[in-house]
This record gives sequence, C-alpha cells and structure tokens, in this order.
Amino acid sequence: MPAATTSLEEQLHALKTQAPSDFSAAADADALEAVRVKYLGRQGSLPELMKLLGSAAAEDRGRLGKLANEVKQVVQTSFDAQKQKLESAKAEAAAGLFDASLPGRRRKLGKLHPLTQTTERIVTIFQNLGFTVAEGPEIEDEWHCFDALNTPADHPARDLQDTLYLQDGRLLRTQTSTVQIRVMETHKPPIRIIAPGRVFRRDEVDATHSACFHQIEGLYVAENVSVADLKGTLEHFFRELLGPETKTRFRPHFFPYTEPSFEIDFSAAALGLKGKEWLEIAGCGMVDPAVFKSVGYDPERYTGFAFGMGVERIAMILHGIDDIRLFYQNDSRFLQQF
Ligand code: 2U9
Repeated sequence: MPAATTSLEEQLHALKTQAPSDFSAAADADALEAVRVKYLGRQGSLPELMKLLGSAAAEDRGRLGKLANEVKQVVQTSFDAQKQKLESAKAEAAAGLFDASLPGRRRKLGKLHPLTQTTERIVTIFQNLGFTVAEGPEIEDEWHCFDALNTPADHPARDLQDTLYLQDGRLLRTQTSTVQIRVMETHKPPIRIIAPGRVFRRDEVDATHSACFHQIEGLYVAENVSVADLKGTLEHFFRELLGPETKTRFRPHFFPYTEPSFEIDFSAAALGLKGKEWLEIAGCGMVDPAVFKSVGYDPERYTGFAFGMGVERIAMILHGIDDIRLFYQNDSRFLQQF
C-alpha cells in the first residue's frame, strides 16, 4: 500500500473524530462558523482530502471513496446538530426575558382636540339648519379682509398694530368673513354658509388672548331675510348648544360690515355659572348694503344676516376653562379630560 494512500486514510479517520469534537466545543454562532469554514469551507480539510481521492491507487479508490463519504456525513451531521443546539439555547434565553405575569402595556387612545370637538358641535347644529361649510385661505389680501367688508383704509383694525402683514402686502386673515366674501363673489343667492377656521391678530398673549385663534362665522343671504330670522336662528342655535333653558340678549353694537349690529349675551345661570348674570358669547348683524355692492349683489333685492363667534371662548365657557393657553400646550393631562 503506497504511503500517500495510507496517509489519506489516516487523515480521513482523524477528521471523523476531530471535527465532531470541534463542532460541539463551539460556544456561539461565530465560533461554529469558524469551525465550519475550517472543515467544510471551499478550502477546508474535507474538500482538500476529497481532491486527493483522484490520485489514489485504483484498487483503493472504491474503499477510500466510501470512507470519505461516511466522514463527510459525520462532519455535516455534527455541524447541523451543534447549530440546532445553539439556536434553541438562544431562543430559550429570549423566552426567559418574557414574564407573562407582568401587566400589559396600555395602548394610549387619542381623541379629538377640545377645539375640534367644539367646532364640530357648532357646525353640526348649523348643518341641521341647512348651512354648508365653506373654507378659504389663511393668507389673504386687503380686499377680502377689509375693503370688501366696508372697513375703510383708516380703520384701526387695518393698523400694523392689530394685523400681521407679509412683506408683499398680503396679510394673515383676522376673521373668516374673508371666506364669505369669496363665496359671494363666485355664487348667487340664496347663500347659507358657515366658515370655521384659524384667524390671526397681533395680540399680546395672556389668559384670554392668543395671536392665533379659531372662529366660526355664518352668513345667510336671500330675499326678504329680516332681523327676526337672525334672532330666531341664533336663539335656536344657543338653546341647542347650551341647553333648552338658555336665554339670549341682543345688545346694539357696531361692526363695519353689518347694520344694524348686535352683541349676543346668554344667561349664565343656564349653565350653572355663578357671578355674572349675562356673558357675551357672539356678534351678529344684518349685512351692510355696502358689502353686497362690493361683491356685485343687488342690495335692493337681497338682504341677509351674519354672525361670528370665537371657538376658544365657547369651549372655555362650556368646560369652565380659565386660560386660553391650555388649548395650545398639548399637555395630555389637560387634553384627556375632554
Ligand atoms: C360678511 C358680512 C358680515 C360676521 C360677523 C361678528 C359680527 C362678530 C366676532 C366674534 C368674536 C369675531 O371671533 S370674534 O373675535 N365676530 O362679532 N362677525 S357679524 O359678519 C359678516 C361676515 C361676512 C360677508
């Protein structure tokens, strides 16, 4: 028997015992991989020995080939077994971290912001009366915010002190009346719309003022609309919003875009509010004929009423909130109460 062949046979036998013992000594995936490369990799001991089979003596080749296959099987099996063992040990360790007796993680449920809830309540009452929601841009021009609303160039509201202007002369709308002007410019009467949205004023922020707040304005234009329609509609609205016992009071006031104009108070007692007997809650009036002229409506044919209210103010009254800044702080201790 030639020496080289004996050596190949010996080497195969050595491999058969050494490889399984090396595999079972591998303590983690990295070590296991190193051992796999050493024995089974492209330049590993087993493929190298397989290559030598071709040069073995013809009479030994069958026997050695059989042995080589046997060794290959043993090496592969011991690798598979160790791999399985390491993987299940890892899974067990991970399972050990799971404590089924711990309380579950409570999922935090979000809800609508109190200002959104208030807006939705107000909008729904008017939708039930046949009003439609209208929206418009927050960046406006002087025409839609002031001129079309009969607010002259020297009116204090147009002052830099009160309105936020952009470099190019445009401005942040100070009221959502701008939306109603836009709707009248593109639609003929009858008009029955409600315009909720953000408005901006150059105000010092305190417990009752914010430079950005929410408003809802409404507009009804048709033939023969009277102050009686205005009063009937808004009295119904406040009874729906604040309760059936609610009393309202219309005090004469002035707005550039309505004539006559009123401020509306409601009977605070209806909400169980002590202290003041009447609380101011909104403004309203009959649309000034000058406004109709600026949108191309015939003021002899059409009349209408308009009203406006601050959403923050209404939410504060409804929930007894004493600081407007609470609405904007996103503190979940405040928000989760609604
Ligand atoms: C058009 C014509 C007239 C809307 C009106 C008020 C009275 C009003 C204030 C309440 C508190 C604004 O949010 S607030 O600061 N609004 O008092 N708004 S009448 O009158 C209009 C609207 C559109 C074309």
